[in-house]
Amino acid sequence: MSEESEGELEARLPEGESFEPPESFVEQANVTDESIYEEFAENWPDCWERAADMLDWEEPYDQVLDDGDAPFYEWFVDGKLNASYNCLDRHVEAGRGDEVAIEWVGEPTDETRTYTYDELLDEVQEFAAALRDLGVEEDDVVTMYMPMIPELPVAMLACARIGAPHSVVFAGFSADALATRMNSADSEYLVTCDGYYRRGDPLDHKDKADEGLGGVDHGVETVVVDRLGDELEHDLDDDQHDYDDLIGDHAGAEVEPVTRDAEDMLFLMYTSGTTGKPKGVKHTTGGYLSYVSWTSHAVLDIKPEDTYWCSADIGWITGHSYIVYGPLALGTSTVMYEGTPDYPDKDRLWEIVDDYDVTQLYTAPTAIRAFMKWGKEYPDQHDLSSLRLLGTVGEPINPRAWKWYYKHIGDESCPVVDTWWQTETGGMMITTLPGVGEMKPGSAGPPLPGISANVVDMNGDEVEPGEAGYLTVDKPWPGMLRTLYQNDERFIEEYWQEYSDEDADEWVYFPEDGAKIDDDGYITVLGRVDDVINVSGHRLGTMEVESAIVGVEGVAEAAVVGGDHDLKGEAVYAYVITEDGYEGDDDLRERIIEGVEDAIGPIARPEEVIFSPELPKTRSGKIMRRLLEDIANGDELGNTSTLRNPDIVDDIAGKVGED
Ligand code: 6R9
Repeated sequence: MSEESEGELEARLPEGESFEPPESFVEQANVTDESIYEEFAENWPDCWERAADMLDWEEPYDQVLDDGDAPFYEWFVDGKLNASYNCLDRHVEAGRGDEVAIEWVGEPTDETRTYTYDELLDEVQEFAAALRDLGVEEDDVVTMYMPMIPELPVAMLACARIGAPHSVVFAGFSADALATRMNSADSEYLVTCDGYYRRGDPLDHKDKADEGLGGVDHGVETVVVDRLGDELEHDLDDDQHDYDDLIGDHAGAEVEPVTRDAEDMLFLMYTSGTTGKPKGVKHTTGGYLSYVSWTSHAVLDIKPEDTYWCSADIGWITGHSYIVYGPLALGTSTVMYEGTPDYPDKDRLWEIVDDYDVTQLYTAPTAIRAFMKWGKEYPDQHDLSSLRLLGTVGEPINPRAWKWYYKHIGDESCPVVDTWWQTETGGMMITTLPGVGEMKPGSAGPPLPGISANVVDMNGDEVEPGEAGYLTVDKPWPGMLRTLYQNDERFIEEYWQEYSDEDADEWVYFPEDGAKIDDDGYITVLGRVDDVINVSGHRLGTMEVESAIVGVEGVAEAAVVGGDHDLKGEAVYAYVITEDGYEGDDDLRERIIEGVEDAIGPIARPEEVIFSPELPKTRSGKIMRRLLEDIANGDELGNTSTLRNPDIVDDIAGKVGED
């Protein structure tokens, strides 16, 4: 746990206000009965049958929850199913094959593609057959390093079909990040592409993938999707295969979905933690798919006839759960957009909502803050009346941004669900049920039915309403991570050690977020309390950024913290000590920024690099990151009396904002 005091968490609290769910929404909502909270509490854990019932099982499970080896919980024990069958075949078998599964909107305004469930199933089978031909067997990890193109969900579902877990690496991550993840997962297969568009220009992606492959310590078979056609030509090596050729070779292939155990791994997703090494979060077939289906139904109010849009990237967990698996399991039409919200103009999202009659929009507070800044004239140019529900995820939303979204996008007739969850939780955990609970801007809401979340102090005792504390979850749930890939020990250390009583076999999950709770049980999540920075809703480990910086020639030591940022929520501030013989000049600053972009990706680019002769350290030699945060934010400095070198603080503070 970090040194942040509860008083400092307090400073992040928003003001109170509430809104009733709009009548027109309630009339048609999937879940409207308030008694669901009680029903789930009384029947826990059997209440989760309701989530499992949303799927088609090849063989029924014998037991809802096995907690015999906690915290290695097992859900829907001995049940058998296939995720690709549940997302595709069953809708086709129900006669819905000609309905739209994916509406893909390219960045170029004239480029769109529509996949019906029939078409998606065909291509998934063809690619599944191709993967098998390349040697992919059940339980082999297949890595995907792809932007927002339809071949990404095709590849994910093809893997699910043949029981090969996927590991999707965000396309904006660097070559190094790709290599680290492929090595960590012993992944011998990669699906990538030649490039994609960014603000009108073709962007090379394959060069970066090739560079990453250079760092992989074993042989890899690679599939390359030709996204850019003649715009970008690439040569393929012997172990690199063209996607279209493979699909052509396997035209009309039929591949039976492999029978998977409920607890078999569906995918791995790497995420940042306190140490420098990303964590491979393991999600399973039965529990995860049940959980994302249930939350898509209960919170996003998804119905088969909807055109639902989550504007996240599939390279993050939000895209996995709420662009691909949840929406497709429910048989709806899911929109996928390749580009950015401001290209060719700042009304692009609203144009898409208008053109496709989008019914739900799920986006991030960072995007909403940008829309606010651009002004309401952009949404005002379009008819947004098709919208029925709005959602946010990824970081706390400030009440002002919430209200702007509610008013200018939702016309005060759409509920806003502020959904708190994590890569590790698989799906949403804390949010209002849109047809049931009143909304309080700035507060995510109560824990969902069946979820037992609390706000506690450092000793694990519940805090009084209104007081800041730490968020904990003291009952398991089906969508939870099962472990960190090949690292059970770190799984326990990272999530369970802090608040569990191992001797009493009482297990408490600690998400490493600060929070407070009000008299109605509504939880306001205040942000991370570990060394993780949340930049535009994306998690970055300070240690990962620090190790990238100390890898740069001329850097002796570095400390990285998150400072407040109007649009991004938080931004990266890097404090750097130079090596003897090196100047803290523009050249070194450039090389540091480049070093971070090469090691992680542009999202980790430091907002400021501050050169300093020393870093503030405690007598035991620990860097006081909290002080560096105060400095970055221009806040009054906390207690410096425990420092070994208190004088250095004013010195550093004078340098912030210099460059
Ligand atoms: C889904 C996702 C998880 C971290 C989480 C928390 C922050 C997410 C939030 C929120 C306040 C919300 N977070 N949703 N904070 N209110 N509605 O974002 O997963 O990338 O793993 O990040 O994001 O700090 O711990 P992930």
